[in-house]
Amino acid sequence: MPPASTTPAGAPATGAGSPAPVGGPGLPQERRLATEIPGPRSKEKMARRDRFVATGVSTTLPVFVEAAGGGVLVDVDGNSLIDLGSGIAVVGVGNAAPRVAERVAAQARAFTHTCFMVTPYDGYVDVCEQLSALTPGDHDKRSALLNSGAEAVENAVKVARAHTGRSAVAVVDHAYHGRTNLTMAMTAKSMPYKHSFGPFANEVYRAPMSYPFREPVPITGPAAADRAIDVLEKQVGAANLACLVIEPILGEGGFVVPADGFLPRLREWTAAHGIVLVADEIQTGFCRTGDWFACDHEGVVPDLITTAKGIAGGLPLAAVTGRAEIMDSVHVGGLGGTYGGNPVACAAALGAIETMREQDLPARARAIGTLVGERLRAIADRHACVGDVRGRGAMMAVEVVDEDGRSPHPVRAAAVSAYCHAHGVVTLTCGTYGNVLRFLPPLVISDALLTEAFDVVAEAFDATA
Ligand code: PLZ
Repeated sequence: MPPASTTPAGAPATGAGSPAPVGGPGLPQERRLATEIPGPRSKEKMARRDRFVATGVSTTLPVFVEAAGGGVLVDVDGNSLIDLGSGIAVVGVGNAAPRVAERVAAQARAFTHTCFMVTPYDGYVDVCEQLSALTPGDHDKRSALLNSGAEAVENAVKVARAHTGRSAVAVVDHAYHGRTNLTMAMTAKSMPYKHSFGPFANEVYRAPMSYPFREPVPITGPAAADRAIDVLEKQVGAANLACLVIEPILGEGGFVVPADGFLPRLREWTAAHGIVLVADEIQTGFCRTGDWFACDHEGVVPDLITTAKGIAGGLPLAAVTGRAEIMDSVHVGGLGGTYGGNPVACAAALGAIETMREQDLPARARAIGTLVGERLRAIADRHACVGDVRGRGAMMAVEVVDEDGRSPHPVRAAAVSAYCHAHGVVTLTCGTYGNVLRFLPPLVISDALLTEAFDVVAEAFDATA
């Protein structure tokens, strides 16, 4: 008779006996290829994944990670990959960042959950206090904590509707706001985010974005804003709009940086009509673009701001922060959720924010932007398929195009990305046309690793020419 076991048949013999892997900045900061990518152990694990994980959940790079830190991810085959993705702009402070890991461990030993709506605790209030101090504007603010970016966006809309008594929500072309029903409606791109999942929430209206590279004729930021305003005034009516929700730099939509003056003009117009301006800084926030928030760049002060991703060094946490009189127009009990502002996630956020301050990560993001921008422009000089180099700080991208200098070329972008993966550099793509290569390194990555990573990116363009 086989020995009694709680391990189901076929489960791999990991765990017991083998020492727990240690990540964080102490990991050797190197690119090291021990096997082909993905290696044999990752391939085995992918086969197991396919037996148990839903097909709808995709994988960009099928290597199973064992430890990560600084600028590297180490996989189960002993490969060390340079991370230019940060888990989609999350681990700006680095993976397993010491202050995050220490605070998480201490909090997990103290208590893991009470539900803030049942019995409160300091960590939640501390995070809200930090959000008041760090987000744009020095007015009186309040925050509500949630679990995911999409949930933060949903709550911002709830607050804006409660405050204004209006129902319409304005968003822009190429926007990405999440995968829940309301945020799918707000997201522009059908495949893969919305396809086959309708019907979607109503009262969501889309205005044209400022997308300098794709304007048929050059247009200034304020003029592009007036174009958007005209659509909203004629097709919805300012008096019906509860809010305008916009990413100050588009994330999933292609790292589109609107022309100067676009956001300030929208700020003016929304203020004049009592429309709540919601900045979705879920991807751009927390030092990524070289300021604490991307709105800071042009001094735009939104009424509400949604944050997530970078806020907590990898733990799930999100927030809506905004003017006290707007936030507090919601009735008691109207906002919440079982896990929103979980104490372990709040501890992680406090550790992450401490790291950002101590290491001046906004300045580091600006330095990364200078280095990466130079490397990308050098590639663009040699390869006509790079139609545009854009971004800000540690949120940079290239748009890959055809010989005509304009038509999107997603196949080439995918080939460049695949080359990088095979050579130990984690890269991501994005964009409505799938033709944008985006670079989101952890802000704590060294210049040496960044330089090596962009040597590989440059080779990838040569090799796929
Ligand atoms: N708003 C601006 O970037 C998340 C999505 C990845 P959640 N972006 C990554 C994917 O394919 O699901 C995002 C964002 C902006 C909202 C969200 C949604 O944040 O935490 O994924 O819900």
